[in-house]
Amino acid sequence: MPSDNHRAFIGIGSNQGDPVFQVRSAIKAIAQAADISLEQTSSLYLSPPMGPSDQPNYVNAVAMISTSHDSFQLLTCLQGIERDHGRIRSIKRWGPRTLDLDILLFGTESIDTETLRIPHEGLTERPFVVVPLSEIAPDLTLPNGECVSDLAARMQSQTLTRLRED
Ligand code: ROI
Repeated sequence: MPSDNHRAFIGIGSNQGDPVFQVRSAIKAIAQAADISLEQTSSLYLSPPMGPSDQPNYVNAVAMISTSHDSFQLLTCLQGIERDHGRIRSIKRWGPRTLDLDILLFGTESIDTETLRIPHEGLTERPFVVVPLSEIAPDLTLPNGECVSDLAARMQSQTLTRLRED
């Protein structure tokens, strides 16, 4: 691995079609993408929708990767994977989605543009992000200085159901 690689965390979510299949397939696509090395993936979690409640539950997971891409190249790559999984960007905010791939953290970078915001907004408020993140990187220090496992322990993780692997 070249030394200029960046460590990044990707949030994965789906609540349309067959969400477990979508999330597993997205993990495979990330693992096979050029210039990305998949380091770790969390369990899959079933979580109630945040936002409008008239939509199915989500399946969520988090992946840790290392990549020689910069953050915008990584975004383009992830958007390609979303498209390959039938994602059509809806104008409806917080509506259902076949596959959502979010860059949660990219090294220690802070980016605030129209197309990309890192750390991902809401990162520290979303149990479906914090709990899987804490599963694969418990010692990670979040941008607010808090250890992710401390935050996960404080969150209402009882709303998340960890899915058994089979
Ligand atoms: N709710 C859950 N539980 N999981 C998600 O991945 C998710 N993604 C979203 C919104 C619509 C905010 N709600 C979510 O984009």
